[in-house]
Amino acid sequence: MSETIEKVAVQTEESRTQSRRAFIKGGLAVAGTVMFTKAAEAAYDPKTAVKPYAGKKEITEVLEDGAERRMLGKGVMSTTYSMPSPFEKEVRKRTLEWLTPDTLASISMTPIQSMHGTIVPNGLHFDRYHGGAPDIDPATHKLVIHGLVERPLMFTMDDLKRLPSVSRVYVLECPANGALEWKGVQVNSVQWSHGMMSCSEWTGVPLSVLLKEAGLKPEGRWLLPEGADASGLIRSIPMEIALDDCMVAYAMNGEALRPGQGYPIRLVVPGCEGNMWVKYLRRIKVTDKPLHHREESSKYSELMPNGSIQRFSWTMEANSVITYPSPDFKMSGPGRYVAKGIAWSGRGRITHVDISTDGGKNWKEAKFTSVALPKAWTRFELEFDWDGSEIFLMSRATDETGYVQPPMVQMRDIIGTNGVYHRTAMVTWRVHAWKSDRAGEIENVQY
Ligand SMILES: Nc1nc2c(c(=O)[nH]1)N[C@H]1C(S)=C(S)[C@@H](COP(=O)(O)O)O[C@H]1N2
Ligand SMILES: [Mo]
Repeated sequence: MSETIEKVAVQTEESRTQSRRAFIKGGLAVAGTVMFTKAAEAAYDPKTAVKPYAGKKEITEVLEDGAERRMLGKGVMSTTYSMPSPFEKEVRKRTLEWLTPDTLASISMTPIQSMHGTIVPNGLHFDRYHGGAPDIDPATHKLVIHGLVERPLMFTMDDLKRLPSVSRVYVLECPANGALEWKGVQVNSVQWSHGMMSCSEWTGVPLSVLLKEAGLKPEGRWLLPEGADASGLIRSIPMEIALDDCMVAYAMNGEALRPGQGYPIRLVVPGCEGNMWVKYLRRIKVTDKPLHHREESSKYSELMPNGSIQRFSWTMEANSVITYPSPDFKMSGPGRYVAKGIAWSGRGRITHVDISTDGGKNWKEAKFTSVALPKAWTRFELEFDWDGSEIFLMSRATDETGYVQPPMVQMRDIIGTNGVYHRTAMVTWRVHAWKSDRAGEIENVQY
């Protein structure tokens, strides 16, 4: 660390535009980046790395001016919202048609296999609707806070934007993420197995600010937030969670929420089940007890092996998945690869991720390639040499509470297969041997 600061300080003398102190202060932020770069450099070993073919003739040919170099491109399109390159059109949300009877109570999934870094662009954020997505006019939309409060309040969108705001990166995960695979493998893409989640930077008013404004009565122990859509999706949220890090968000990744994500406002309940993140938020009622289960518009309870029902399971457990190589890819021959993936936990920061290439017998610690923020995606990588034989890739996340992501067999032993939600166990990618009918194909298997 001190070396990094010194290096940054030297640059300061050169730039002579900032005071040394200011730069060192900034340098601490930069230090993380420098360290990540060094880790990537150290990991790169030219002796074992992929060697692309570089014949002299081919290089000369490639360097000849192509058609694009000899004509003018498209002009500035100053009045439109920019869209990705047409060559990226396969990077899109997808739905499983057989999953739900209609599109009103359905779900689309994020193409996790194509994501880089820790932020999902707004156009790729998964959608989960219980009664369709309404188009709400922000000019007339209001948020009411009432019930066990000293002063019932009504906010317009303008009112909310006059209040203090925070911007934080959080993963939003539907507890049904992975739900298809309690009994066995169902799908062969990480988009289907893990695409019911996205990670974004959310901006809005801390819920605690709004509740303080309204003045909580001591008996007020629960919040019942309700959406303005057909489903309403009223949930029961205990006060401890509400006052922790929740916010009423009006923006994601720098722009207004998308209609599918709750425009103009939604509740952000970091680390907790997606269904608590009530969209199109129109009111928050403070009460002394949760909703009666019969009043709930949709149940998010867990059927346990002994037939009992676990009513609430708010927090999302630590989880991880290798996104490359994963079933959407194919190995291109034996040699050096970098396994890349995402880890996250509803309970806080990810502290480490281990990777196995032999189905969980041996483990190696991966390195982080992004900052490990609490309740957000953390990126990890590990180099490995593939000798062309059949291997079984797995990742295992540990979070700051010491929770270790379990294997599927263990999770099934405890929770059984009656449930739908919180299937957060490890997944296994089988890489078929190079010398086999399915040379280098990658298959989702349960192990
Ligand atoms: N008003 C309202 N809020 C809602 C829902 C809904 O249907 N209506 N779906 C919930 C569920 S189950 C999830 S997983 C998340 C999904 O958020 P997204 O559609 O922005 O991905 O929103 C939650 N909030
Ligand atoms: Mo959900």
